[in-house]
Amino acid sequence: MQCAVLLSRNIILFISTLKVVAPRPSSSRLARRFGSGNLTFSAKMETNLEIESAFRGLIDTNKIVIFSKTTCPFCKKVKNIFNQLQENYHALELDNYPAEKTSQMQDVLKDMTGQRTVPNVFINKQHVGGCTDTEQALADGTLFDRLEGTFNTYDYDYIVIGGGSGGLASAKEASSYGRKVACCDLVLPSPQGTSWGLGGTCVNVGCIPKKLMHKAALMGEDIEDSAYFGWTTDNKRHSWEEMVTNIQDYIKSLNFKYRTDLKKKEVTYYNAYAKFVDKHTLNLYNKEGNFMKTITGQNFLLAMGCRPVYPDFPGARDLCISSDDVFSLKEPPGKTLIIGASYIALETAGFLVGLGFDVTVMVRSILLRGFDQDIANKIGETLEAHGVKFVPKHVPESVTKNGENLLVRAKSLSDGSEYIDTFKTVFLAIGREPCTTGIGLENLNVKFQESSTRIEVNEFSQTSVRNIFAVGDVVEEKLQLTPVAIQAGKLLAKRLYGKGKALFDYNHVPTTVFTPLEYGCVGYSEEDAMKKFPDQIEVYHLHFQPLEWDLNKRNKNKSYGKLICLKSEQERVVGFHYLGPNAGEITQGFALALKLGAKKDDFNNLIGIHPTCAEIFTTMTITKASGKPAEAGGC
Ligand code: NA7
Repeated sequence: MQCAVLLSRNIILFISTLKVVAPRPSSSRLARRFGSGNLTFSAKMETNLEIESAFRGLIDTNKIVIFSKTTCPFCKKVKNIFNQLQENYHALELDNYPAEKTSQMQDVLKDMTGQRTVPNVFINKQHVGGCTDTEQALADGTLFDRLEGTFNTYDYDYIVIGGGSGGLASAKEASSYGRKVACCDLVLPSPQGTSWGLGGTCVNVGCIPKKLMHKAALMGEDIEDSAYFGWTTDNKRHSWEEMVTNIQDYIKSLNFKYRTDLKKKEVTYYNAYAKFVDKHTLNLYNKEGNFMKTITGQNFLLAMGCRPVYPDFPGARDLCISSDDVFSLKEPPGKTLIIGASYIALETAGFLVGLGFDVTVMVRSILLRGFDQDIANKIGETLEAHGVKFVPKHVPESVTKNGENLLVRAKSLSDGSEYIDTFKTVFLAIGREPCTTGIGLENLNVKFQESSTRIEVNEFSQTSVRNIFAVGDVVEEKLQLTPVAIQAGKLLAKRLYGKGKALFDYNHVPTTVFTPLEYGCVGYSEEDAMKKFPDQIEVYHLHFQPLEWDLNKRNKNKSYGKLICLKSEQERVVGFHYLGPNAGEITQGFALALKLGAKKDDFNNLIGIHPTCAEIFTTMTITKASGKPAEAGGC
């Protein structure tokens, strides 16, 4: 019978459960070493010294020696590990000898290794330990180094490159298992010279400032709406400078917290740029590019994240800004052109227009590629209703200085005509690229995903180099999300050092786009579900008006919910889409329902909380196929 055993060595070993890979110690050999043919000790072999010398002989002449007992389940476990690795071992079964000799041999082992119990494992003349130690060495990879005879002690057990969400989470987790951990992080300034502290994209130039600016924009709406609720608010004015100062102060407090967290968790922090010298050695450089020091490590985690892509049209790098810069702009951006139409572009358009700026979005093809297109178009309509102007099917050709402003020339992809306008700010959001070049990976044979600079990893987050792992945006193409990186980083550290076995579950990762009308989703988009399950999809949907927007008719009837159900599985819900207020909070809860395999009936049987937006998912009866208008009734 064949069975496949997947080991963290990045190979699948097919082993036969019937085949005995390991040689049994030959009794004549034992007799030679330990006494007569009936395995009793001769008087000559009775001193501890003689036994130790015989043991040393075994250890010196066999790559793997297991001092074992035939009845010990942990010894069996250890042998099984080597069987699966197809490594021959020499097992000395201590209980094949009279009890007092067994005990004496264990005393000798205790003197030699500090460990009296079996299994007692030696590889390449070095003591490994018992079953737990051998399993741990298998998990953290040192077993392979021992087998290859390259085992060494390094400055650190685990070195994380990149102090973003994934890297920090993994470093702290590894350290919590008593491992010696270091984290290297150095932010290279953007072309506009913006730089930041520890914490990575999410904290400094991503989720955190984005959500706060989104909130600032929503507050503007609330102030407008407040009149309908009896408030008088005179002099509605917004100070960009005040908002940026407060947000940046908050971010600095987070940077400080991350540094003190690392200290508390005893992770050594190097504010340094790391470059591999070999697969166990890094050279560290300071921000001026000067060599600082060399450090060595057993395992490495690549968690360097991504940075914005700069196209090569004239003016792109020197005159345009990106998400690296917008959250710390000292001056208000003024009239802004946003190039790109994915979520960074639309979220930025959303909060800038909400803060009162004149915003134009230049779109090459479609909005929110990869997201449900029905919803993407609804987001476009709502942004337009908020005042965002769209320039569809255009690509930029140049940005030049025009006095205090920037002159943008672009080309229509429909008829080739030229578009010209002036802006105070041009914001690029045309994608992000992994920071995987310039750190010496090319010399180590770390494999990249096909025609990309993203790192290829297996399901254990392991790269093509056994002791080098990668998580987060350097790996993910579609799921560049902080919680994904955190979870992957933590699970990896748990597998390496904490006896964890769990792998990252890519199913049902929820996300939210914080355009003024927020969009939360989990599972399949309608078009992907149709492709994956042809003729098996039923779509339930509903437009609705949140109560809090009813008095002033804000975003009139633009809120929307959609459940994508699989007919062949009793309408299991495989896609959840929500467009409306508090999308993140609502989607988070329903994501659990999808993860647990909820069916449409489960949603129907759930009692709604009234009056809320989320309750629409408990009362959806209109299918898209019916063609009936999907409007919510009253209570
Ligand atoms: P995305 O999601 O990679 O989207 C890039 C957007 O920019 C998309 O709308 C593209 O249009 C557009 N694009 C790409 N190249 C160009 C050029 N040369 N000119 C004009 N427009 C262009 O990037 P984001 O910046 O939003 O980053 C979000 C990332 O974070 C993303 O990778 C997520 O996974 C996480 P297209 O649809 O390709 O025609």
